[in-house]
Amino acid sequence: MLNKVASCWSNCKKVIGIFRKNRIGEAFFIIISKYHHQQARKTDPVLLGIPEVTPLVPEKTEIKSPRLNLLVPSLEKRHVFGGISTAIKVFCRLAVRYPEARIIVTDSSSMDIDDAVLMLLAPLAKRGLNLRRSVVVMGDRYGKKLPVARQDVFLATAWWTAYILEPILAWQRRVYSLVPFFYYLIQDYEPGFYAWSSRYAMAESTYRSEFSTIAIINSKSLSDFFNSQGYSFARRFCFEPPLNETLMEGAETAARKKREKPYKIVIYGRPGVQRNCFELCLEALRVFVSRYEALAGSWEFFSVGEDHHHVELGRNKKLRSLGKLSLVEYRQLLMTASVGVSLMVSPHPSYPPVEMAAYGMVVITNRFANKDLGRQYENIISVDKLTADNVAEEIYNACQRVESRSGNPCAASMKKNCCQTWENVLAGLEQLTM
Ligand code: TRH
Repeated sequence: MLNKVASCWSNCKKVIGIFRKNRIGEAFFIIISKYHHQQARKTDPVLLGIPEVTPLVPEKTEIKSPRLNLLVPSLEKRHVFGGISTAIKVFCRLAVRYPEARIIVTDSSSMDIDDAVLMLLAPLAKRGLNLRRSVVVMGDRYGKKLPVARQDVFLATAWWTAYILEPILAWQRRVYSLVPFFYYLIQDYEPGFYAWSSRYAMAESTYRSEFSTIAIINSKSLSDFFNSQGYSFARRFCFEPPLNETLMEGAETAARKKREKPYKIVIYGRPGVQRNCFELCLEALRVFVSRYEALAGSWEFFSVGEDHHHVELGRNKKLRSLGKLSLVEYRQLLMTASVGVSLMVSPHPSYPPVEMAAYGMVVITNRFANKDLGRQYENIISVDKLTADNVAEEIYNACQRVESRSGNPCAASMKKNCCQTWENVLAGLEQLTM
């Protein structure tokens, strides 16, 4: 029966349009839509495929001077977190030695560029009219070609940007008779974003390119992890990421500012980003609230990073979702919060635990392989065995620390590399070439 309905799908659309105006019609519509979608997934080559590796088709072009090309999935506000903003910084720094610079947006088809990105691109603008800049949006690339010259050098970021670059480099080698190399900004061990699968294998292959790779690795712990896994690159540059400029501005004040009751717990809550363990955070908060009801009574719970429904934690406590905040709003929140929970199943430390620690909060994160932020920051607790129970216990300990200091923050937080400037951290990058 359902099969028949699905096959008549397009003819039924008008009828369904009438049905949708009442609740029964709406329910019917949803059921049929879901079924239709499931069927389509089984057979549709597009849905079965891996759209982010759709090839970029190069075409010959002549430009007179060398051009640096950044390959980045998106520049849209909702996508710009730590990873993309770091990519822009690295790009601007590397671009110092190139008279031309181009950004190739590989996934998004929108030209809606985040204001923060435009600010990050300011160093390129300052260099004036001599530097020619352009942005090409290739998200919807059907029928489009990417002009590629002999003088084009590429900086890949997310794994699939490196993956789609490889055939372009092979084309450049053939058409221009040269030996290409590429820069690869590695900000995580990206196969780990997936189960053992096609994407896992394809992501992993990009660390073993047939072309010389200049790896620019975000953080020492990630670089050490790559070593431990036996990867080697033609050249390697590793940097320890400091706070971004907006957060740096408030850090010193925040690390001295007494917090008022009700004290706040902030979780880095991104249900859509599995490595941030949203479910585990919720479990831990529920355990904490039920086990330490009296203490939890004087605390408030906030989730930031991605919009989701508010979540009941039990005992009349609620986790309020604030969504993705602007950096200024995020800074305001951290200034008034005392405890942070920011988990990341990956060898990269991620930015939020360090940001929260720099703001004088007691932070709970996790260890992973060689990563252990607890060894570097007195106010970061790095849970070894990541269970809801262990995280709940550490939340309890953290809350007690805050209460025993009557809301005063941790003084020991403003040390280490997070206080460097990006300028210093990336110094020398422009000398890096083959
Ligand atoms: O881009 P990210 O999601 O993370 C990526 C990858 O996770 C990768 O594994 C990591 O190695 C790499 O970046 C550096 O960003 P991340 O590390 O989670 O940092 C989030 C940044 O976003 C942080 O600097 C603060 C900012 N932020 C906001 O602007 N608004 C918000 O509401 C929140 C919570 C954070």
